[in-house]
Amino acid sequence: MEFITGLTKKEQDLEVILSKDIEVKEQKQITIYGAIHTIRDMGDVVFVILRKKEGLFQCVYEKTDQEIEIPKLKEGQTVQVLGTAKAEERAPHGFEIRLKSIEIFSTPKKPMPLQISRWKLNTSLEANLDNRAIALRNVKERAIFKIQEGIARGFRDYLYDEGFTEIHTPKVGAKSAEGGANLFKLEYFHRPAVLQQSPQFYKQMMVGVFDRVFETAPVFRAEKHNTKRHLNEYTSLDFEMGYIKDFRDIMEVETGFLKYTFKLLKDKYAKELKILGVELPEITQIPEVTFKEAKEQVAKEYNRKIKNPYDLEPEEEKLIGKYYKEKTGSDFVFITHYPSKKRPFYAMDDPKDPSVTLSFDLLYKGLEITTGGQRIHDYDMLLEKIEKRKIEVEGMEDYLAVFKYGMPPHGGLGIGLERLTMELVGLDNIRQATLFPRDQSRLIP
Ligand code: AMO
Repeated sequence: MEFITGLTKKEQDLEVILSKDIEVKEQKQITIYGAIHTIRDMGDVVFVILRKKEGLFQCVYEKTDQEIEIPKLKEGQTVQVLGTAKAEERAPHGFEIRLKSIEIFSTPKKPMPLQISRWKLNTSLEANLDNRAIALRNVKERAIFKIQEGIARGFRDYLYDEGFTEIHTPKVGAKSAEGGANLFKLEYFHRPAVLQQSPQFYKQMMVGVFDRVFETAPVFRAEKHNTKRHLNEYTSLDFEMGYIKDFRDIMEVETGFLKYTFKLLKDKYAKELKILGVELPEITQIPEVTFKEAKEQVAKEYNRKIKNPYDLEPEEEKLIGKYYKEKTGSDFVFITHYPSKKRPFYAMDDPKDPSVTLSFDLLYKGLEITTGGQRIHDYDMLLEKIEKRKIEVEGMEDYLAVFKYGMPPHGGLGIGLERLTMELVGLDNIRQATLFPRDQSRLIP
C-alpha cells in the first residue's frame, strides 16, 4: 500500500538559486517548468523566455550544438526544461539557463488573441476583458492581482493579530441590510430571495458571539449606473467589533490595517510594486473632518454651490481629497458625521445632534473606499428608528431578535477591495482591478 504524506514537492533547484543561497558562478544543473513567453531567434543563438509564478526566466541554446535535443518550440507551450544555470547579469534574476533538453506538456491550438508577451498590453479594455484569462497572463496585468492579494492578506493578518475571528456568511437570503432598490432578486425553491448587498446583519449578529469578526467575500449590487468605480459584484472587506468606546475605535483599526498592509506590500511585494511603478503612500496618521465642514470648506475653496446638503457628489469627493492632500499631505481623509437621512437605519445617530450619524467614510485620492460607523445596539432604539422610517421588518426577525438578548456597543466597516486596489495601483477603471468584472453588460467570462 502507498501513503500520502503531505510533503509537497517544490522546485528545489530554482528555490535555492532564487533564495541566493548559492552563487551561480559555476555551472549548475537545473530543471524548471513554465510557459514559453517569447522566443527570440538571433540566428545561431535562440533565447527562450519562460513565464513562471516567480517572473520571467531566460533560457538559451545554440543551434550549432549537436548534443542538445530541442523540439519545435512555440510561444504559449507549457514545458519543462533541463539545463545548466549560469550567472548572467543581463538576464532576469541574474542568471540564465543553457538548455540541454525540453519536454513539452502542451501546445496552443490557436494563435494568442492578444500579444501578452508585450510589456504593456496595447489593447482596448473591452478586448482585454473579453479575453480575460489570457490577458491576465501578461506580466503587468498579473502583478495587479498580486498587489490585490497583498491587500487581502494584510487585512486578514492584521485582524487575526487584533483578535478578530474570520467568518463566512450566506450570500442568499430573504432580506438584505442596506435596503433600497439595488437588490438582485431570485427565486429560491418557489420563494422570493435576494443576493446579499453586504454581510451587515450577519457580522453584527456574530459580534454577540465572537466580539470581533471579519469577512472577505463577494457582495452584490444591482446598481444600474455604468461608471469607472462601480461593479455589480465586488469583494467587500468587512469587519465588526464589540465593546467600542466610540466610532473612532473603528477608524483606528482601519488606519492600523492600512499601515500594516503598506509595510507588508513593501516587504513582500516589491517586485510587483516595481513592475507597476507604484509608490506606496506613507501613513503615520489620517486627518479626520466632519461631513459638514468638508462640504463647506470645498464650496468656499473652489467656489462651488452646495447642491445636495445630504450627500457628497463624486466631484466634491475629488475636491475634498485634493484639498486635504494639499493641506496635510495625506492621500487619505476620514469624513465623519454623515447625515442620518443618507445612512441606513442601523447607523447610530449622534446623541448631540440626531440629524447626523456616528459614522464615517474614508476617501483615498478623492474616492470613497470605505463606509463604517457605530451601530444601534439597543433593541428599543432600533425598533423606534425602524418604525420612524416605515421599514418592513418581515425577513429581519432573526436580526432583530439578537438585540433582545443583549448586544455590546459595536461598529464596523466595509472596504471595497477593487476600489482600494484601483487607487493604489493608479488604474483608471475599477474593471482593471477585477479578475472577471460583472457589470450591466458583462456576465461572461
Ligand atoms: P457601502 O454600501 O458604502 O457600505 O459599501 C462599502 C464600500 O464598498 C465599496 N462599494 C463598491 N465597490 C464597487 N462597486 C460598487 N457598486 C460598490 N458599492 C460600494 C466602496 C464602499 O465604501 N454595510 C456597509 C459597510 C459598513 O458600514 O460596515 C456598506 O456596505 O468602497
